[in-house]
Amino acid sequence: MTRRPLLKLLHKPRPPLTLSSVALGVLLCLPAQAATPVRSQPSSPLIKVSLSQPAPAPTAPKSAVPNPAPSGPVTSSGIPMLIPKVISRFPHDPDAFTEGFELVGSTLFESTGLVGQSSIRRTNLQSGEVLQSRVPPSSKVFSEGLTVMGEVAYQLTWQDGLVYLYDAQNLRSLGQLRYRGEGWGLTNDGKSLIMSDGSDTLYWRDPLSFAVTKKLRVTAAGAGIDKLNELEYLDGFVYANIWLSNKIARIDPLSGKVTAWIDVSNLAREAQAAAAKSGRELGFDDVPNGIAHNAAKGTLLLTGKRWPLVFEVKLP
Ligand SMILES: [Ca+2]
Repeated sequence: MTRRPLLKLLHKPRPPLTLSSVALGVLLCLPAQAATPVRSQPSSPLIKVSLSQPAPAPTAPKSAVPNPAPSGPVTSSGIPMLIPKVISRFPHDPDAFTEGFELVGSTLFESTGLVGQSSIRRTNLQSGEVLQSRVPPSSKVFSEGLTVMGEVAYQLTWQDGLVYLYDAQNLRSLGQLRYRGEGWGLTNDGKSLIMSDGSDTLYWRDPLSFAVTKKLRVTAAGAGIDKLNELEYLDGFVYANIWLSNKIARIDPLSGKVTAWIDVSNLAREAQAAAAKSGRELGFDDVPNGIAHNAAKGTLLLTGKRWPLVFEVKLP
């Protein structure tokens, strides 16, 4: 089989992504490992320790508020600081080390990380009930960001260089594609996948080949913003959790500039209190990580790693 059918698919106006088109893309790309090399951010020793082994005695304060964001309507750099208003709270699996979070219709798709605990799951938003959960094809991988595009759910892995593809309806495996570098967050704008790798760069990728089609450095007041983690695309902006902080960046996908910060310190404190009330304590890496757009209501669903709650919020 030649690559001509794939090229044809890539160079004509693309119909909605279907299982058959993706299956073709996977089939054609697997032997070639077609994804373009990407810049890899040096791994943080902290994440290496905390994610690949049972948690050691923490070297950072055991707080879900490790790096409180400044409060107030505008930061010193002139970028607005938005405080979300909580309108609903829903239960969330306190064992879920959330790495990917997206709402499709009324179903929450979630990807959980850690080696041996990784999964892709469909859950009921209202009850928090896990409707279906599937472990990765390899038990050795660490799952990361997730997004659903058309009929296909994509799930990154942290340092395994694999993105898994699933039928979004039933989580049936559709195969895998390869990439170089780390995988952190994933979302899509309806045409391209958008990925973070822990650096200050976002990568647009082709949904059929996973090849990089665009790179964009994210900056605030001229300075690069790294540790971009879980992502969500909505209303023409990319929203990104910043790892080990209580800040979400709202990013202009044309300029890469942060146009607003969202301070979720209050949510982190409430999640920590709720966890403590149930006899659990959030660790230093149980940070905000999970942004899902509820388009029907014009709200955001926010959660964090091992948080017992999902917050539905409105932005001012
Ligand atoms: Ca998301």
